[in-house]
Amino acid sequence: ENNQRSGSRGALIVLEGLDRSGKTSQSCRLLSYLEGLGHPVESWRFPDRNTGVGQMISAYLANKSQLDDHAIHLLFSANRWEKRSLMESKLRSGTTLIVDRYSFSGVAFSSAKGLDFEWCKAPEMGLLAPDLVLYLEIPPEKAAERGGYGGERYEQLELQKKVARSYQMLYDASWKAIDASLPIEDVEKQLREMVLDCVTTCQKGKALSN
Ligand code: T5A
Ligand code: NA
Repeated sequence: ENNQRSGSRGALIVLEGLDRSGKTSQSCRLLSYLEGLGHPVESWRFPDRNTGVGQMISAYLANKSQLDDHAIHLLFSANRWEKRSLMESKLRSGTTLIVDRYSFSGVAFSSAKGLDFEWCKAPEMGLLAPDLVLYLEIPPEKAAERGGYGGERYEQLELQKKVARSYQMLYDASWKAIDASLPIEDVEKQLREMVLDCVTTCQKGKALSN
């Protein structure tokens, strides 16, 4: 297989942003786009609510259980750790992963609630580093106007404003910000180019790192 040749691997592409910034919509569109081009690709999301840990997280987000802020932070992180080895083997076998939220959500949301920033980052160390982080940038007020907002624990305007500030502190060279208040097709068009570029670079043998 073309994608199995040595040095060729899939790309780890992460979508981040406030609640209702459009991550899930774009992740579906990118999946179809890459599939259409014949690239092996899967779409993942965190929290992954299907595991035991994920069910605890889901109950917490739905306000059906209460947990200490530190405890839920560690559960979100554990939910990524339990998927780490599968993630690595998929990438090494040539499959690109489009991931809806990752470590950055963990740090941005928990630190917005008041936990220490460095403490929040610690349990994420050693997880695979994304090749590309696509930040869907939207004013919190605008996101709040979108469908379904307000159902889960963190969907409150004041908290989302703090989350936006925390995200700003996480930016690095692997990030690209996109104006997510544009129409859905316009956002998709911009993302397509960035994603294709990244997939190509990884195929050429860019190393996978922690
Ligand atoms: N969390 C998560 C942590 O605290 N720590 C962690 O470690 C992790 C991983 C659940 C919560 O958990 C927190 C963050 C979250 O608060 P989730 O299940 O991913 O995380 O929930 P959300 O990210 O909030 O997912 P949403 O479904 O709410 O938002 P999306 O995926 O960003 O948005 P999407 O695509 O579903 O779109 C929302 C609506 O807007 C419309 C869509 O049609 C939809 O109705 N829309 C647009 N409208 C106009 N223009 C556009 N460009 C649009 N794009 C989408
Ligand atoms: Na949500």
